[in-house]
Amino acid sequence: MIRPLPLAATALLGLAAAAAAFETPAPSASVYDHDAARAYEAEMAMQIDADGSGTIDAGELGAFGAALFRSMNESGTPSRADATGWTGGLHDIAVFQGRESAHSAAAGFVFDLFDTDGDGTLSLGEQAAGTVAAARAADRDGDGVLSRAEFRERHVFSIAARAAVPSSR
Ligand SMILES: [Ca+2]
Ligand SMILES: [Ca+2]
Repeated sequence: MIRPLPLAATALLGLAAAAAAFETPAPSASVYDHDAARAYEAEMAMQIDADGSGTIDAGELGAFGAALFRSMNESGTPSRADATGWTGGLHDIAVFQGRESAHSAAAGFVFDLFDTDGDGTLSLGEQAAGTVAAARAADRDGDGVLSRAEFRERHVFSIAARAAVPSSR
């Protein structure tokens, strides 16, 4: 089971960290390679773990997801076109590697997973439900939180990032 939302203060910290993660500059062109993608993935896990506890809870995931979807559309409820046209995350590295279509497809895959009613828009309710479902799917040991390793290896955000820019590991 994923814990219910933690204290509001924790959620706010998560939000700040999530915003920071999306403001993290993409690696410079000289390091636009697989290692840069891997580093970005690790950085993402570290940023989401806002309180540095080594685990990622539901509040941190929810805050990160909300920031991610807001980065697709300021309304916070992006359309599928907003997702497939998203220029955040590993977009610049994907473009550098000639993998822009893979980046677009990966974002579309995440969108479709969350858009459970298939109407082409991610409602806040779908985001909340999808956040819980994605966390449960990634929680290998079932302790209710994600270790950074569980997030990197099993969470759909990380899987999508790897699909967009395969890691060399
Ligand atoms: Ca929907
Ligand atoms: Ca776990």
